[in-house]
Amino acid sequence: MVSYGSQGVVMLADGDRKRCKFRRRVGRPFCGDRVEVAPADDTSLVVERVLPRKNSFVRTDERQRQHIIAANLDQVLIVVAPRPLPSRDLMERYLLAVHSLGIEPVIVYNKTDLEVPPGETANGAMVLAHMPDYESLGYTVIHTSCKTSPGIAGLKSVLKDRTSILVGQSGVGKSSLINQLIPDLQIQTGDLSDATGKGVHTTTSTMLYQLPDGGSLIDSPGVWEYGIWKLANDEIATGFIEFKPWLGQCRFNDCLHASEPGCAIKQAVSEGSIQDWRFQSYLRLLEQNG
Ligand SMILES: Nc1nc2c(ncn2[C@@H]2O[C@H](COP(=O)(O)OP(=O)(O)OP(=O)(O)O)[C@@H](O)[C@H]2O)c(=O)[nH]1
Ligand SMILES: [Mg+2]
Ligand SMILES: [Zn+2]
Repeated sequence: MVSYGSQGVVMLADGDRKRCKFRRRVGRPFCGDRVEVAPADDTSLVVERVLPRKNSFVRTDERQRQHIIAANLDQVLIVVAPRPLPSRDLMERYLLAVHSLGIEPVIVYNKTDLEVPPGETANGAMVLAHMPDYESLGYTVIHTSCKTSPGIAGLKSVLKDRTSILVGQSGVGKSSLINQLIPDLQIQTGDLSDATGKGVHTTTSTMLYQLPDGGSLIDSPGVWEYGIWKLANDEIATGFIEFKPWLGQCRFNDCLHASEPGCAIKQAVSEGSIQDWRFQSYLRLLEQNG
């Protein structure tokens, strides 16, 4: 199911894609939704029912309204690249959002063919030329390039037989990766603008593609920011994969690892088992959660 406002495209059991309309009474389906359809007229169908969702990946806007990006996901692939410069803040919000759905984040580091001058930064510490080593923290990181080696071979096994979505900043190469994975497809991709180094926002709707080796992959429009919904404060620590061994070890059950005495997380930070920049990110997200 792919939707554009009041209508969309449904993929039928035989793989055929058909236009379909939505009914207000039924509610709007989103990409990845499973739906029941009936004929509306000679050329189009109408959605009669949206089946219950296993999960949905959402973002919130400035007014704290939630918007579903896609539904029924097995994993979220967060794509970063040396260009546009990665944002640590964006990455951490994404990681927290994915963890809180109880599904796996996979980090895809694309455009590994590009040379990056060492020590380059922009907009202060939050934007980094070199991604922190998320692999050593315990995350799955896959290195790809759509131009030369190592290519996209590493992606194929994680995508097989699963429903995945590519998310990330505009211009990191999400649509290009899908073009590499599905040879007959030619999704339009956009050059980075010279002025900002950001992508010219090319992908405007969220779209699901069938992969030739099995599984489906959703392309989504790039973002500059990602707003996370309000979480319970004790959920924030679950967004940090390497905190796990220490959770539940603090003196107080309801420890938020901020100023409480006997905190196992802070102990781990002082011993160097948890990196300080990750702990600072945690405190920032906790504070932003209000
Ligand atoms: N050097 C290099 N360039 C790449 C690579 N992958 C993509 N690009 C280029 O990066 C630009 C943006 O690629 P897109 O695939 O449109 O990026 P996107 O993430 O889909 O962007 P939005 O749709 O705006 O979110 C294009 O000019 C691509 O040719 C890569 O691995 N290496
Ligand atoms: Mg795109
Ligand atoms: Zn604690």
